[in-house]
Amino acid sequence: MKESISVKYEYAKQMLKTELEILIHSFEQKHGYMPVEHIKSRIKSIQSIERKLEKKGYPFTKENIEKHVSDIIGFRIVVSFISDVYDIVSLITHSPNIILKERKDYITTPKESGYSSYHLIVLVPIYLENVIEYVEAEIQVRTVAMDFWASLDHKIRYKFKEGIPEEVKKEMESYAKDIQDLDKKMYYMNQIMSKYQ
Ligand code: 0O2
Repeated sequence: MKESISVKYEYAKQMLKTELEILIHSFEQKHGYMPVEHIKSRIKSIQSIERKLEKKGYPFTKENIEKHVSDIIGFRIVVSFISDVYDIVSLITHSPNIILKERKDYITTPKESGYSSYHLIVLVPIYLENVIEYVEAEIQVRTVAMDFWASLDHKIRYKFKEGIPEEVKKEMESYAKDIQDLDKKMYYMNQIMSKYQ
């Protein structure tokens, strides 16, 4: 099953990567400003797909993968300022080559953990033997500060698989607030800077 899954997703990931690069490049040309710090992409491992299906209570079958795992293809776009998140989201959602399926704004409404990021679930059309197939992908867009928090949180989740101690949870919640404040300050500074250009 691994082979048949990966070819389709590798192809769609490549298509999406190219489309995102073109969109971001044309944004830079138009505005004379590059909002993106870096982009990462990955194909979810078979073990992670299996774990996700198990967590959701579904058996590991091809049908369940297609139906219940929307982030086999994952992109993370890390930007400088909070305003850049919304510019990038608008750029992607207006592309005629990417179909928006769902959006989750965890910036306006962060998750209980404090996690903050903008998620888009999109469909990427791929052409296989004269047939168009739509492959799902998740695009996470966040600031450098949000990314810093999320990467520490990820390490914590890995270390405390059996449950995160209350003390750690509380600290992380308060750091998430610090991150929000920092992003606001950075945005303010960016606005001050733009007065001098
Ligand atoms: P990984 O290893 O990063 O890929 P879903 O589980 O995706 O079907 P759900 O729960 O609605 O449905 O998805 P959500 O929460 O919108 O997005 C899931 C992804 O967001 C996660 O993927 C993480 O990448 C990220 N995420 C969500 N909540 C948190 C959090 O509290 N901390 C951190 N660090 N990341 C978070 P995976 O597959 O869980 O993990």
